Amino acid sequence: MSDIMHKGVVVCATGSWYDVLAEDGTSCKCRIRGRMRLKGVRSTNPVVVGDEVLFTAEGDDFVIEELSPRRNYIIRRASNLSKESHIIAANIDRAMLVVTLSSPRTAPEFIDRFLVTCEAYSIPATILLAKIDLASDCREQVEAFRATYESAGYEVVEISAKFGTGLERVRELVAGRTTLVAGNSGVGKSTLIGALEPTLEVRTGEISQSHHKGRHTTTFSTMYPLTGGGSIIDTPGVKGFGLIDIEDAELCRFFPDMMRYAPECRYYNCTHVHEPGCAVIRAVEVGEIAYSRYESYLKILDEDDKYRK
Ligand SMILES: Nc1nc2c(ncn2[C@@H]2O[C@H](COP(=O)(O)OP(=O)(O)O)[C@@H](O)[C@H]2O)c(=O)[nH]1
Ligand SMILES: [Mg+2]
Ligand SMILES: [Zn+2]
Repeated sequence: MSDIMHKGVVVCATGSWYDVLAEDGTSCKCRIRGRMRLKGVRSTNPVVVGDEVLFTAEGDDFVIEELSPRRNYIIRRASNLSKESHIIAANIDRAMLVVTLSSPRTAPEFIDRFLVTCEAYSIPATILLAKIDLASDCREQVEAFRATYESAGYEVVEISAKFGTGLERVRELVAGRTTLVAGNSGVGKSTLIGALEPTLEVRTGEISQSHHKGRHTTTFSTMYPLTGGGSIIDTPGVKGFGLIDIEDAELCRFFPDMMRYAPECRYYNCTHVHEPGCAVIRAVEVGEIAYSRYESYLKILDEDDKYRK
């Protein structure tokens, strides 16, 4: 028995044990053997949600023996200037970024860093503008937000998990695929997943009335199977996303709105910061590229320099 290799997908990874959904639909609690290290990735967690693994039975336990190469992965921003990164999830077909304009407000730089990561791996990204039931007095702000991201090429879906607004479109997007749901803490990620799949027990930030123990929050990424096929990954709220190594001159390739103008820059290796004849800067000046997007671009350039020094 111990020699038989089973195939499965990691649906929850705590660091000490791993829930693996086997091909036959059974769920197995696995350990990893010693120190599993991935070539070329210095991460604090060797096995993550979404990983495809081979595992064996060992007595009453299961042990992960092999990890398939990852198609892609999303990393959390390092908390210090070290190169160690923490991978949130791997092998994603689509990403949905949950954003709120208030309570809490999602920072544009946070959104744009996430979108750059998705572009770098060609992961289709959709923005869910959440808690729209609270935004009836700020239509102008909502429209400005939509304009910025739709003109950059992203679909923006206004949703309210509380009232069911926009959930039909979200269901279409997640059907039959592996979808990562990301966003700041408190934007409503877990509530959304609970609204899509009412049979799931998804932990949300609602303060428990009966226990008054404070907030139940998601601490680990968890993959949930969807009734109609596909799966959805709930993630703990993160402060920011890390970027894979991107050269300064390459960064703008991951800003589709800037990329439309970059070929018209005077210099082929223009970084769109100070160069004369820069078509991107001109487009920002006349309002064809949202200033907030350009500002994020400059911040990412600036910050990644710090990591390199
Ligand atoms: N008004 C309103 N509140 C919501 C909505 N979705 C979530 N919330 C509230 O926002 C808080 C955080 O939700 P939660 O799903 O835990 O956020 P997460 O940290 O992103 O998983 C909870 O108090 C939810 O009840 C919504 O559509 N409308
Ligand atoms: Mg949550
Ligand atoms: Zn330029």
